[in-house]
Amino acid sequence: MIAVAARQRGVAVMIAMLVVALGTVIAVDLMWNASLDQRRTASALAADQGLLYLQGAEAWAGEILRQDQVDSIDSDHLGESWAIELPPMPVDGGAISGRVEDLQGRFNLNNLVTPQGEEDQIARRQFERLLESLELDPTFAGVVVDWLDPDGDTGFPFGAEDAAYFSFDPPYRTSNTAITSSSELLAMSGFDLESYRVLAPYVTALPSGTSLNVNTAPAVLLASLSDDIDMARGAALIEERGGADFPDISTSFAGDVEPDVLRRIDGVSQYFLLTATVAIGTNQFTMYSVLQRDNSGIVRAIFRSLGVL
Ligand SMILES: [Ca+2]
Ligand SMILES: [Ca+2]
Repeated sequence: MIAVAARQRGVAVMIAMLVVALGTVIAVDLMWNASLDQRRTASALAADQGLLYLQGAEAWAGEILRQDQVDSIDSDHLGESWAIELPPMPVDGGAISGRVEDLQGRFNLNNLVTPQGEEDQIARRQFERLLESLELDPTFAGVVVDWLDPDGDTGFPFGAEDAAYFSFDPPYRTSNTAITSSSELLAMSGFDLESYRVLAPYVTALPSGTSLNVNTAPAVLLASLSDDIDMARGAALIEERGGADFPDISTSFAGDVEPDVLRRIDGVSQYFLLTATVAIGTNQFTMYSVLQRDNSGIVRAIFRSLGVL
């Protein structure tokens, strides 16, 4: 009898231990799920809050650009208020920072093809010079032209139409239309990430037909305008404009560039890039907005991207 009672007590203790262990497992699981839920909720709230701040930054940039139009309609240069970078400013729960860049101080890849769908030879030569200055392969210009132009005829000798992309894994086709982001270069034949990183700061994807703003363009873009402008002459031109603009663009450039090219440069801009970053707690969000300012000063976002441009 004594042995049976002891055995039963042993079983009861085992069951009690099992119940406690199960209870602990369930409790830990519940706590884990609850803390995950809490984290997810906090992240979702931070994302919502961050997006609102980023929208605020966009409205802020729009207002500065609108005011700039009122103050100086005939010139856009790097000494103006829109070009001043906004350092991280404290906001509720974090900080926000932002900067506005002139996209017309870059080479517009869509200019390589005219609105009629023909290769633009002046733009192509300009792009080739830019690639050369950056020590990239200038024959890549032909690949971009084929990517953009509406036809399927491979440019000779350096083009690439569908046939070049069918052999890729996975295979795809040329877009045969204007691009909306310069990152599309990465899909083009013979172009890699390393080359993209070198080229990206100097190119953009705007509607075809934009002029280059020589008041904001870096020396390498000025050098792309003519064989007569080397990097030294480009640097001298930047020195001439100083912290402001060229008082008379024709006077400064007429000796260096062809009349056809002179018609494509300007001192004002319509398209700008806002890069705004907000950090809320441990979450960080970056938004890129391409802003278009029309002749009446109205600014609207024509392209927005979160995280990557
Ligand atoms: Ca201005
Ligand atoms: Ca094509």
